[in-house]
Amino acid sequence: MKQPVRVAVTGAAGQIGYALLFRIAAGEMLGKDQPVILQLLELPMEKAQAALRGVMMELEDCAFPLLAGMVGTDDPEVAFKDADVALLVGARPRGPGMERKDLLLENAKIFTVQGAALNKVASRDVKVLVVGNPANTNAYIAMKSAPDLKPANFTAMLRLDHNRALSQLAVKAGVAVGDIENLVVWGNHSSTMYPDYRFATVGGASLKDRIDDADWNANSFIPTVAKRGAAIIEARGLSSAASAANAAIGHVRDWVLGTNGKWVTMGVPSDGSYGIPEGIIYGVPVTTANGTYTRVQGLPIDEFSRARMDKTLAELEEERAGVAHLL
Ligand code: NAX
Repeated sequence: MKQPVRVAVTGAAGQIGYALLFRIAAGEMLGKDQPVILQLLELPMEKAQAALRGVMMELEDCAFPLLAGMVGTDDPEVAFKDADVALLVGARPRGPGMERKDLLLENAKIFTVQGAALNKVASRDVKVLVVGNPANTNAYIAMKSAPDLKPANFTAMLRLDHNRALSQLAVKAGVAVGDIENLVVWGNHSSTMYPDYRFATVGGASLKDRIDDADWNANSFIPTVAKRGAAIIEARGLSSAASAANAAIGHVRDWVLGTNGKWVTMGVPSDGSYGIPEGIIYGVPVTTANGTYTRVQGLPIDEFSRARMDKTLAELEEERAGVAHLL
């Protein structure tokens, strides 16, 4: 039997946590032969801790053979101790009358503390995925708060946008979702992100040739992907949870186990390519192997794409400026 991998999950008693933990414990994230120890963080309030105890009781009741241990805590330094993977899901939701600026600052407080805790106690190779919104900027804050860890350890989740875009394309082109490759979602996990199928292929042939429809791209595809989260809230009365958990599992699985040359979208600290200033956490196409990701470089950026990529960058730069005084 392999040595257990320590997986920390914050916001573990929330909706996404509930859709995530059972799948991790079943081996869907790290492999069916990989034991895991779940290290679960929730707010100190009794309601949150009681909910966490309930989730842990249910995890126990599943008797998952791969679940080698569990810790429930309100202390980030306990949750992140020796963590190999950290899924930062818990975040402060936008309250009534709360400005975007206030939301950023409230989350900055959480992610500076969690970044510092990761810096202090996590494995030096910890793979951090930030799901809690604003995900890219929260990942940036955590990264900046963890100077002893490599910036490449910090990523933000664009995978849900990527998967949403894949499904829209599959329907439009009348092809199987699993046959589409080389899709990209550039930028921020927000309504400014830019799903770009110019390089996408189906069975090796260009998807763009099949869907050569600039009007559909600009006025249907991009807005549908951008507003999908809002559409789900309107329909369900709650935000995306199972699809978000699924995306988180896909992101980490691919990061750890590799994509065999397939492109996936990850929010990663920029290396300066594609005109994205260094350090900004921006969605880009990557391939992964041996636990590391490599950017797909050298893609041509046309005028339409440049404008979209700059717009989502401007939003990220504004978010970064809003928290700069804290870092
Ligand atoms: P919930 O409100 O159901 O759960 C969040 C949980 O986090 C709560 O149980 C809360 O007590 C806990 N929490 C809050 N602050 C914490 C802290 N400092 N430490 C530990 N736990 C903390 O939200 P849920 O639907 O699970 O969504 C979680 C986050 O994911 C939200 O920020 C949401 O906006 C974000 N999302 C991000 C997505 C993405 O693609 N990146 C998509 C889905 C989702 O909207």
